[in-house]
Amino acid sequence: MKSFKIFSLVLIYLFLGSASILPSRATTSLSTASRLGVLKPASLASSRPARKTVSRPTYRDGFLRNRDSIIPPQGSGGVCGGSSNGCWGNFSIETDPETTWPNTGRIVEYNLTIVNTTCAPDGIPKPCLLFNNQFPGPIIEANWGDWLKITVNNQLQDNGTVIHWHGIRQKGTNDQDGVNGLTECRLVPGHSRTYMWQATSFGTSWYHSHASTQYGDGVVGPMVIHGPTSAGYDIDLGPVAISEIYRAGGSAALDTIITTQGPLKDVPGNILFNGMNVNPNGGGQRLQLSFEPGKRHLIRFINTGVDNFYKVGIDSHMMQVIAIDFTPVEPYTAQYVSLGIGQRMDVIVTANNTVGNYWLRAIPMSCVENNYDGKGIQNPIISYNGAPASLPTTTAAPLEDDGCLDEPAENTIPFVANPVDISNFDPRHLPVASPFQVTSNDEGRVFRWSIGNTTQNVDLENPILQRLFQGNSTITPEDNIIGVDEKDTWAFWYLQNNFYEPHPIHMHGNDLRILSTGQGQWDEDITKLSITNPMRRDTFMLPAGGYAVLAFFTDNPGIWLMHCHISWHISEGLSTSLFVRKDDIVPNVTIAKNIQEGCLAWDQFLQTDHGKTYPLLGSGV
Ligand SMILES: [Cu+2]
Repeated sequence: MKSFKIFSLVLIYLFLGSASILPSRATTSLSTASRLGVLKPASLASSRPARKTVSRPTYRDGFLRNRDSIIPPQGSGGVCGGSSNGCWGNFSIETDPETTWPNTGRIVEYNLTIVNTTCAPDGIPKPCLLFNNQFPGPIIEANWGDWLKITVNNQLQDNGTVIHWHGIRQKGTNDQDGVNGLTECRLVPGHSRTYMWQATSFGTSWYHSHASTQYGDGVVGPMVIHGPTSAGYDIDLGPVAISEIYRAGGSAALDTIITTQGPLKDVPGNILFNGMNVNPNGGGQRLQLSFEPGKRHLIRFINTGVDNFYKVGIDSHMMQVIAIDFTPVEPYTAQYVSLGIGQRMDVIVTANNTVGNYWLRAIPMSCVENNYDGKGIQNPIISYNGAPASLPTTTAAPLEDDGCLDEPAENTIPFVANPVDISNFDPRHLPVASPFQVTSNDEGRVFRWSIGNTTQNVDLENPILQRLFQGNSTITPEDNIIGVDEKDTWAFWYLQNNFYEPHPIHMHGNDLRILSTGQGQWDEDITKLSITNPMRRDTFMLPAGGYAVLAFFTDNPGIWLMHCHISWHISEGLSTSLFVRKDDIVPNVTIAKNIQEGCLAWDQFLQTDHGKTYPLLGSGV
């Protein structure tokens, strides 16, 4: 049977590879050849008609013939931020990046090689899987409107991989989203793949393996897309990626324990900041950031972890929040900011205190198991230039444990207002169940989660995009698909969490609007929905035993994963796939040739002794 399958895949590939029968493409999308080769120089700003519910300026006249015109001069954050549009040509913080972005004509290239190695992030060695032997991986950095061309070389000894670019909308490039089982097959050991996509949003994010729990062993890196900001700053200190370290056996082994024995087996060995920290027994190194007295410092916090939720703050300093995920917000001040897995917080901190040293803290909230409370000295140091080389003696500001909630809605106001039209409000109910035990053929008795009453278990050999492009309409219950067919309209649903733990829910390809969220059951009172300018972001906290009413605009055809970002939960099935405008995908999205080649290679890999040695456990994503 297997050899027959390979044979038919080869035929299908040859069939699809014939140019004459390739699906026609809209003129606005890049052809596969140009995506993987040379891009045309600067062209018209991308634009879509204004939504009927909101009048907005159009930016059709936003020519950027000279690509350099939006590259900010070195250290010019303060000039580019605030109300100044100087660095961004006809684009600014007033521009809505969901509809309008520059086409710089610039391609920024990166080469990432994933290796098995040993690392000692806090002085204690452990097995790691790393990008370019760095932890975290290199910063991927580009300007708003640039194209990224990133080649991934899989030098892992035993494991396939797939790399996802968190928060990137992938408009017209759904096949570059990096989700095995949905958009592509895993990349076989020894093989390479080039991803190419445009940075239509700007701000801070990260990239990571989406192959099971692999990123928990180090396959993560920060990403900065430079763009305008809602307040000025002087010095960009770059990303601070916060993650946990699990020592015994790595993430896959821990996942197996949790899957078979249940939750609450996941107490981390330490918390890391940009892949480093001291450990309680001595050894390791602290992250240190320098403050220039009197200057405004931009810090980009990212939770790149697998399980924990933090309140992040700096002793004796207030922070000005300017962006949440990829959404610029009206600046507001806070002592601590909430940071669930996958979430980002861009903050500006003015060095206006006494020259000295201060602790930067990430304090885990009670929704997670943690021996580390963040209140001691196992933390990074903020050191003013001119301060003595000594440990801070500062203490943590008081903090209330809110059980892992997002920032208060009244604080988080998107800078560009984006009303939601609820005239067709008919939300789909998606219950998120408590974990339950089932007996599986290959794993025995295991814990599973469900969303929309179904546990997702992706088909690694037949990703949904490939099926679509092959004209294969087979969808199984385990694909856990939600179809959304109507074009350029609002889609609504509400999640009801029936468990006592919150979930950080991440949506691919779209920013979710949070129309309402809270404890208990949603009261179904639509007059209380936030619709004039609701918070929008790609990752939000679904409260423990609570609900969230959500919307997104159907302007991005594709197969988009929505999932809990706690590694064990998604591995145990807490995910669903939104099939947005299925019939518009083939005309509007190219499928890169290398993805089809990738599925052939993956299928062949599974036939080898090597491939058979590592059976898939869990959902695959
Ligand atoms: Cu979860």
